[in-house]
Amino acid sequence: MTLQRLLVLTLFALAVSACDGSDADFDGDGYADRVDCEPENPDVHPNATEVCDDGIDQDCDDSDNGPNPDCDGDGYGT
Ligand SMILES: [Ca+2]
Ligand SMILES: [Ca+2]
Ligand SMILES: [Ca+2]
Ligand SMILES: [Ca+2]
Repeated sequence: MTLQRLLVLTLFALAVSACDGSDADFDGDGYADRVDCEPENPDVHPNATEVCDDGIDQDCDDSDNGPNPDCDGDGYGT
């Protein structure tokens, strides 16, 4: 009984550690799926260049404007 339980716990620990620390990169953009806000799109990752006002958050910061809100470069932020 105790051995059986130990075996189950060991298998469980192995399964958990196999999932933990996984740095699989599905789209091959150099950013692991766990930090990549678009794991299936190689054009989108945390260090991508933001393209303003295209409706896509390229750099995973939840904003479509990038660090500079002045998308048209006229010197005025929006
Ligand atoms: Ca990726
Ligand atoms: Ca990606
Ligand atoms: Ca964008
Ligand atoms: Ca962004």
